[in-house]
Amino acid sequence: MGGEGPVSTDSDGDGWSDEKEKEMGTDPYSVDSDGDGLNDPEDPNPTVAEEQEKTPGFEAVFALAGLVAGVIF
Ligand SMILES: [Ca+2]
Ligand SMILES: [Ca+2]
Repeated sequence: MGGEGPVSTDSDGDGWSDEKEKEMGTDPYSVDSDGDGLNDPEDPNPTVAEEQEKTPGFEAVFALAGLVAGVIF
C-alpha cells in the first residue's frame, strides 16, 4: 500500500521498530536483548537481565501456616 516506503523497520519483529530499539538501547535484531525470557516490549528493563523472582509458594506457605495453626490451636 502506498509508496512511501516503510515507516519503520522491525528487523526482529518484536513490535518495536529498529528506531525505537536504538532509542531504548535494545538489540534491533533480537526480540529479547537481555535474554531474560521477556521480549523487549514486555520487558520492564529490556537491557537488564533480571531474575524473575517469583514466589509461587508464598501463598501456599501462608495457607499451610494457617492450616497448621488451625490444627494446633
Ligand atoms: Ca524490533
Ligand atoms: Ca528481555
